[in-house]
Amino acid sequence: MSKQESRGLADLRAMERKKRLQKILAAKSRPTAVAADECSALVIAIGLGICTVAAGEEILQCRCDLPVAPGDRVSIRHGRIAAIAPRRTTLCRRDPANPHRERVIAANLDLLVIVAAIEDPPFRPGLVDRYLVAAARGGVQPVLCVNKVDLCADTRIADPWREMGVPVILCSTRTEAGIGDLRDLLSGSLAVLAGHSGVGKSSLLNALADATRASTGPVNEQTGKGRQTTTSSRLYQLRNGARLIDTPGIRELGLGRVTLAELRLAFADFDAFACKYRDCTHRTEPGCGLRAAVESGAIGKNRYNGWLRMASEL
Ligand SMILES: Nc1nc2c(ncn2[C@@H]2O[C@H](COP(=O)(O)OP(=O)(O)O)[C@@H](O)[C@H]2O)c(=O)[nH]1
Ligand SMILES: [Mg+2]
Ligand SMILES: [Zn+2]
Repeated sequence: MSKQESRGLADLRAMERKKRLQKILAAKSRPTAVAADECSALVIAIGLGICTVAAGEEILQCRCDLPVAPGDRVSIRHGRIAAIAPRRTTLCRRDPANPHRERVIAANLDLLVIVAAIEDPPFRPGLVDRYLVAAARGGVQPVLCVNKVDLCADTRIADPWREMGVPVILCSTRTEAGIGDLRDLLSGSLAVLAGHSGVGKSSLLNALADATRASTGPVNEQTGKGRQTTTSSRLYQLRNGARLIDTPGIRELGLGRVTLAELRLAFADFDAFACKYRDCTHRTEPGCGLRAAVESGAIGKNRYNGWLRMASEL
């Protein structure tokens, strides 16, 4: 065999090896398609290469190399997550380390509880709006939970969202105000507590768990007490049938590109004002009913500025 021929053969073999490898990698990254009823385990928490699942009354640690999230229904084979059931709904964010990648924070949610503090840390309307876009995208019903109302009696800041039909709960884990309403709202649902760090998500979870501690169960025990910083998301099962996912606080909710339709869902209180153009971005278009509403005071300046901030990402 000439030198040239043998090099050609080596190239061919290398190419075949590469193809084989690509095939294996493709098969690995593609979760097996399965029927939802095969996936009987519920993902509770995720660690590095392992995840905690509830299978009936048992809590198991499984090896896992699929992109699962708390709330996922999964099937287990030989101690490993074999498949993820199709997700009903999701809460997603852009990976801060890689803006091209989307991360699922939680799956199969009935409710997204956007937790904000009336004070300490300061109320951030922009973050609420971003969560509303994420809720619309993932098909999840949002709820706005304004905590620490013991610190400030004026709760008008929540008005725009109440007016647009988002359920608003004013609460305090100190005075227990609103905790009963929140518990009733969550009953029987899978919900996630999301919001800036320090707003009281874990305190709310504890307050809700206390109220349901009358009967005990394996998952309930993991709620724990004390104030520590939440470092990873975890699902807790409450006695009233609610399942709550506590998440670590985030500073920014990366959404990638936002569409006008998504933005309009997050600012549904603007729908009451007619503009000349149906796809008006309320920035510079003539005949903009929204800008007229801002001028007349029917829409608050802050609310409009919130729109402008997000519209800059269109
Ligand atoms: N004044 C007041 N402080 C609260 C309330 N809820 C929680 N906190 C305090 O806020 C801080 C952060 O609470 P934490 O539950 O860890 O917040 P998370 O980071 O959102 O989980 C803690 O010092 C809590 O004691 C409340 O309703 N009122
Ligand atoms: Mg926490
Ligand atoms: Zn307009």
